[in-house]
Amino acid sequence: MYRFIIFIILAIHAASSAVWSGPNYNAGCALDLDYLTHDYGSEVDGIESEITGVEGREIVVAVVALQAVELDTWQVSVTYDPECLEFTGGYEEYGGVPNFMRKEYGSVLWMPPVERIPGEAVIAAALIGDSFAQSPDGSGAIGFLKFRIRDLSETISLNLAEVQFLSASGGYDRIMDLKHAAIIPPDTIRPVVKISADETEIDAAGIITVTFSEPVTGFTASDIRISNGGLSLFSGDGQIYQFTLTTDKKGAVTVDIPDNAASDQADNGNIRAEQLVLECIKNAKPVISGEPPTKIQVGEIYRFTPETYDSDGDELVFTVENEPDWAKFNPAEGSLQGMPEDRHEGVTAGIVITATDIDGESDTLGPFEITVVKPPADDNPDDGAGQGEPAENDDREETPEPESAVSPDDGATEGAGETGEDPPLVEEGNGGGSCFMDSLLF
Ligand SMILES: [Ca+2]
Ligand SMILES: [Ca+2]
Ligand SMILES: [Ca+2]
Repeated sequence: MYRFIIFIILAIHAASSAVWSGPNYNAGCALDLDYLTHDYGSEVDGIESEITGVEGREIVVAVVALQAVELDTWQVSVTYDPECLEFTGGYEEYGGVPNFMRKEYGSVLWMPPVERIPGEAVIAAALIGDSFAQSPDGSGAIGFLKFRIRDLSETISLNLAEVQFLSASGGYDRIMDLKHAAIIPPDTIRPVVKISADETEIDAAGIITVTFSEPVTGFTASDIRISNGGLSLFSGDGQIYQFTLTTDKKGAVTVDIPDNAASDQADNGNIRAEQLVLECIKNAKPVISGEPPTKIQVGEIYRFTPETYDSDGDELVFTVENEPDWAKFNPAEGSLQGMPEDRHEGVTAGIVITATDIDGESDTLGPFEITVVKPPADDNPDDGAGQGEPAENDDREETPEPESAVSPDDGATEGAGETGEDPPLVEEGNGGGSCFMDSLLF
């Protein structure tokens, strides 16, 4: 008690300069905004100097002596904005956290904490008696202050001031190593996210970076929406993520991240990202296919259009090599059409049709050949007889009736030779052409 009175006198009259220095010149004092973690043995462990507050709620602040030596008597002022914090009380012990002053089982004289002036709470205590053995060394909570948060529109500072320690041996120190505290408003700002790529053009694959304005959790590959492509090798955490974007085909590729794909520490979901649009320049080769008829009869119409496919949807242009004189080639669709005359009889070989896309990639059909043959003998009995093309008489037995009707007597030699040229053509005078086409196509 004696020492305590002396200390208060010292604190009031000699606070501005140390009268004499004591063993606590290296000691410190801290405010801990979360007394639930109170492992103060190693100075900083367990001290939360900053915490997110909630308007209207109470907060308990532990006053912690750090590296004290023979601590006997102390006084601490805590200043704050009284518009924002309402002082509601002080405690020697709180929530089961023991008071450092009782560490050596000494009796403590506890000064009821007071708000001396609005915005400054004063707290002090002293050991009763002067036993060196009861004066604690080390770190621990020496008192607790409770406030109600009135206004948390901005960060509230809690500052230590006039921290003075008196040792059991009477050494006085004004403590300079002070760890102040701040109550910060809850985070109501939603994370903003940006999707970026090194280049606006992309071939088969490229690296995409996703950057949030603050660390987030819950962001996964499945949150990323991609059109005309996919993704692999997703990685990252906190604020920055990366993945490999793989493209499907030529054209626009878009990447989106929707609202609330990830959330910040305060559980605010992100605002959806501005869409990233890249141009895929990967070109797929066109494909040309089809089975052009290889035989046509004089006087019939030849018509062939290839089938084409370009997975990019490119418009194709066509060229032809070695087209027959009697056929016309359409460069827009790659088709060959025409009607051979007698003079065209024979073979046109080495016909190649090429389809080319806008990027110059091409595919070819062929080479193939078209043989122009004479019309059936029964239509021209006078000129067909002598020629005969026995090489193709492989179907003569199929059409015995028309043959016998025309020349029942000599069918075995000449007649058979005529008709054998191309039996399907002979079957019907009118529909022979289409029948012929069908037989070649199927
Ligand atoms: Ca703590
Ligand atoms: Ca936020
Ligand atoms: Ca293409």
